[in-house]
Amino acid sequence: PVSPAVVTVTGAAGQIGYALLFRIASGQLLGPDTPVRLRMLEIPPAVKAAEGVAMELDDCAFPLLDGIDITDDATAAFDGVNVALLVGARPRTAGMERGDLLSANGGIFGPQGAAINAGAADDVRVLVVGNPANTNAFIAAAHAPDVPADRFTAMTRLDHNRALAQLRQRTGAAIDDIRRVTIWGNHSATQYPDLTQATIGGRSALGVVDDQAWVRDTFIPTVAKRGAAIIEARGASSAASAANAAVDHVHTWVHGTPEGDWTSAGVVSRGEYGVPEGLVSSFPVTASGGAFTVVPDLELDEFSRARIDASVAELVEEREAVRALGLV
Ligand code: NAX
Repeated sequence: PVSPAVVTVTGAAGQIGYALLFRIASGQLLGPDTPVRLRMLEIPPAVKAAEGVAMELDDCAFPLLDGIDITDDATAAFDGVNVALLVGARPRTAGMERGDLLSANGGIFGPQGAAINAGAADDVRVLVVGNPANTNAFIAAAHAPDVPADRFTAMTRLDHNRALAQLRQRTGAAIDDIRRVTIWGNHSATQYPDLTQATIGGRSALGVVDDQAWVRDTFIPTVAKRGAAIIEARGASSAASAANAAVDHVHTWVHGTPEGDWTSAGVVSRGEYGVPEGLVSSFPVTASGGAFTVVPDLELDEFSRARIDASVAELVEEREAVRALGLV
């Protein structure tokens, strides 16, 4: 029998947690052969709600669910962890300056990074979902010097999936026929959803769409602002689609990308495409053997270059702010 993987979810009593935990426990994260030990990390006032979610998880009688631990202590939460999904974060509230937001999150992701450094399993994989996701991942990685930097990632898979969905709506293509879409940069409104390399049924996606204005004035802003549109319509931020993207991200990381395709993920830059080393930026990535690799040697046109530079400039600003605040 395979020994259970320890999967830790922070913010487990939140909306994304509620959509995510059941999918993990049912085997969709790591596959049907891997039993899961769930660890739920919450802040003290939300522990009781987390216990309620755990009761529901019990009541699903998932064959793969080996056990559930609930804690408000990061050290306990990350002890022996194989997959860490960092969902809980401090949201921006009215009147909050960016510095306040970064400080509050630095106070969460710094100690969590340190706890991962201290206790995680050797094969630990970390996905940061909580916003600002890229910079929170940067902070966590900075506090985990003994963990290889490529184990820290930030989620742009939801943006990637949103791009696929918009392209399907526009062209009628099957999702599986759409390949090589990329989200570059920050998980924010500055992100660059890029179709220049994309194909639909083997043909250039830009050729199939044949409408540059649609790409620039509709596709890109629709993908980049989809989160706000969901809030406007639903009265709450994306939750099930975010949980779905987190499952996709980890599943792809562990099981690989299909031949000839890639996905998008925020990974620690090694200087690829002029993105300063150490920043957590979204790139086109393939996965194989349990590791992501940035797709090399793509030609960037002038428009793409400018859009990537603008989003990366925002990441640089966030990094400088975090440094000035002494958070890394
Ligand atoms: P909720 O407010 O419903 O849940 C967050 C939970 O985190 C709460 O239960 C809270 O008690 C807990 N929490 C806060 N601080 C904690 C800490 N230090 N340790 C453990 N738990 C803590 O938010 P939800 O809708 O679930 O969203 C969670 C995060 O995902 C937010 O930061 C949100 O902005 C971010 N998102 C990121 C997305 C992405 O694509 N990267 C998309 C969806 C989502 O907006």
